[in-house]
Amino acid sequence: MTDFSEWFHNILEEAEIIDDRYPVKGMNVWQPQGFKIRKYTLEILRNILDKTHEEVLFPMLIPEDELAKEAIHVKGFEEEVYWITHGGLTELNKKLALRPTSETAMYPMFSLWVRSHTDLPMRFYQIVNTFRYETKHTRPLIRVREITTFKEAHTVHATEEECEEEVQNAVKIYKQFFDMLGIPYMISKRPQWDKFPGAKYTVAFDTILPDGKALQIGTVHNLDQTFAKTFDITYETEEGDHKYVYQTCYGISDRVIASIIGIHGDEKGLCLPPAVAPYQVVIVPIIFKKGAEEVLEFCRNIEAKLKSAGLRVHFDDRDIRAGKKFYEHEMRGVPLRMEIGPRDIENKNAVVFRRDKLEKDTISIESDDFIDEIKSTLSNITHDMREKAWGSFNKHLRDAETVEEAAREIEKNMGIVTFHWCGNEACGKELEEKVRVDILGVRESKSETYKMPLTEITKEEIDLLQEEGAAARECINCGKPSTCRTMIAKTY
Ligand code: PR8
Repeated sequence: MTDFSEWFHNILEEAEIIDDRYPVKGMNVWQPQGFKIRKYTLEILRNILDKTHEEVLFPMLIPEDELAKEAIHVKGFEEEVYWITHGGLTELNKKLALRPTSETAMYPMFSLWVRSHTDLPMRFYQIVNTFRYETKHTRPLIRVREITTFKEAHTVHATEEECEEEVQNAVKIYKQFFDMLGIPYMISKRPQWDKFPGAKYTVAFDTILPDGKALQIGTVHNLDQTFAKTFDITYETEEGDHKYVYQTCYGISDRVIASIIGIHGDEKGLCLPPAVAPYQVVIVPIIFKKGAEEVLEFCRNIEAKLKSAGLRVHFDDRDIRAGKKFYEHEMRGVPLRMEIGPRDIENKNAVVFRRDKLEKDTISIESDDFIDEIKSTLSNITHDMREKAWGSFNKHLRDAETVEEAAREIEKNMGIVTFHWCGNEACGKELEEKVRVDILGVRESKSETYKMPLTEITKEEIDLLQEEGAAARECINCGKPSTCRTMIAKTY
């Protein structure tokens, strides 16, 4: 695909995912096909979360004074909040914010709900729309002003250790989720200047879209006791003392759907992982004048069998050319197509076409064993799509030894470049600026930024580096000993 942006825009329209002609900038309409992909994606996430979390639903409006309570938080969002100032013709005494995220909607209630250590831990999530007045260039699903698929989890814990554990828990949850969707990712700790407003630290998942730009697709925030102190969320310990709780929150957005579409798609259009495909199998009858009814009847029978095995199947019996149907289902990303004509019926075979590999095979439909074969082909598709996506993701990762090399790599090959950095904020900001302005000649731009998420080296990684004689590495900017690796990428 030569121009990813153009491809992405066209496929959203052609495959009827999103209509971006709605007359409010950054707010789009989910069309039936897109809505189904969204529904099945959320189903996967719900299935994972429901094991440990409870789903809730909070109001969309937040009173001005609640939003303003947590100073750092409100500062971080002040330029992005939409305000409701009137009820009909009456000016409201207290302005109401459209939630940009729900900490300040939920936590005053948590303060009422949390009583005793026996109430903890508490784990909630909600899937809602949130509003952010983005000033950067908006793009459907990638940077929107109404985030329609905002899954936010909020957890409450008695101790700092449990809170840390929950961060790791959340990382595991997202790993599992993205793995099921075949979306590759890099996990890193954000630099202090790029963390969620009010958090102690932020861990983020980034993927890479086909144009080589990084996209943040999920975040996990350790909120420590910041919000607990602001909203007075305390619990009674076993000994009868009152202590502030520790909290985490973590979220994903419409960007997950953007990644499914962008990462797996190709020149022919969408290529959907079976788990989220509106139809996992489409059956196309190959009809000639003679024996048409027999073929249709046979296909209906196959359709019924696959449906009763729990698959999402569509029998496309429209009276149009088979070639036109092929084109359409390939463009819409249906993972598997069965073609059945008179000769196949005679031979007790069906042609099976895999959308991911664009390959045809023949399977026997003599006995009902074909149902298991279809199921196992679908799981092979899931596996192969994931492998392929990780393959191209890894090709976009490179190391650099100098600032110039890092900048050159980004300029030439995009992707994510990693290198050693001392961990000092002033040095990090200088480095960011060097890459962005001095070397690439990029002036302040609203649509393009260079982010530097940091990856803290774990104990195991340090040991490994020492083995490789790499522990004495220096920061590529200031030359001081480096305890961190960091990365730089052109981001959405
Ligand atoms: C929180 N509070 O809010 P976060 N369009 C699409 N996706 C977006 C946009 C946008 N304009 N802005 C952010 N995201 C926490 C955690 C409750 C849940 C994506 O965290 O501000 C981000 O990339 O980091 C991130 O993956 C997710 O929304 C959560 O946003």
